[in-house]
Amino acid sequence: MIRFYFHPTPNPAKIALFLEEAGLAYEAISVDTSKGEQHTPAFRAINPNGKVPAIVDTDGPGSKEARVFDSTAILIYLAEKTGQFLGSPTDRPELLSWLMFIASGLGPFSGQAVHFQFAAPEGLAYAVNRYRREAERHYQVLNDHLAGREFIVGDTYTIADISAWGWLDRASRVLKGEADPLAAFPNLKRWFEAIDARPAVARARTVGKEHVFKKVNDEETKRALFPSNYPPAA
Ligand SMILES: N[C@@H](CCC(=O)N[C@@H](CS)C(=O)NCC(=O)O)C(=O)O
Repeated sequence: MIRFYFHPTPNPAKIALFLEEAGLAYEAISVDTSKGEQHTPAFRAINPNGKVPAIVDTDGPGSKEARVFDSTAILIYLAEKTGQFLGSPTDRPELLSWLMFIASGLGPFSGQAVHFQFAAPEGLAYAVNRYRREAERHYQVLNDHLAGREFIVGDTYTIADISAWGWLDRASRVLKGEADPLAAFPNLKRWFEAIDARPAVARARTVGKEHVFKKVNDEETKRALFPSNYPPAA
């Protein structure tokens, strides 16, 4: 059994998609990051970085319980555990390269673009421009790579596609105000629409829907999500 700690945001969405694709038994456990539940000692014991997603595999290596945190680590761990969505061994250099491109580039720049357009105070035009342009540059790299290709790595659907889907699904927030945010990236748009049409995506979107997460962006939310914006507590 996998315990899957989540919030309805892009990085946990990747894991929801993997779990649904692989048909693994799992229990979804909500972590309301707007209420600060990611900072509790119990959750920090699972992810010392205080972010979702994280998993606990009750049947980890050596039949012992194992924690895994950070979406890319979880995708690699679960793909190796199940032998699914890893692609062919000859494509492993490509798989690792694209996974890290998504983990260290596409994801963080998209996240900062969203932050500076939706969460930051007014007057940060430099940051908005910087992060939108960097997100677009990563879109362009993927768009060029996907010319004539169905999947990001090799000829099959892999965890690289699952990982990239999580953030591309938020393109309308990353490129705020664009009616068709992927229109300038036709290969990426075609790829996204094909992945997004998979039945497992529809199931992944329903994970945890019964849970009501906090939506109000008040002082508690800001301190929970961006604690390093505040001086350390005395
Ligand atoms: N590198 C991490 C990033 C995780 C991350 O930023 N998670 C966000 C949700 S998408 C989160 O937990 N935000 C709440 C917080 O930062 O306190 C990963 O890929 O899992």
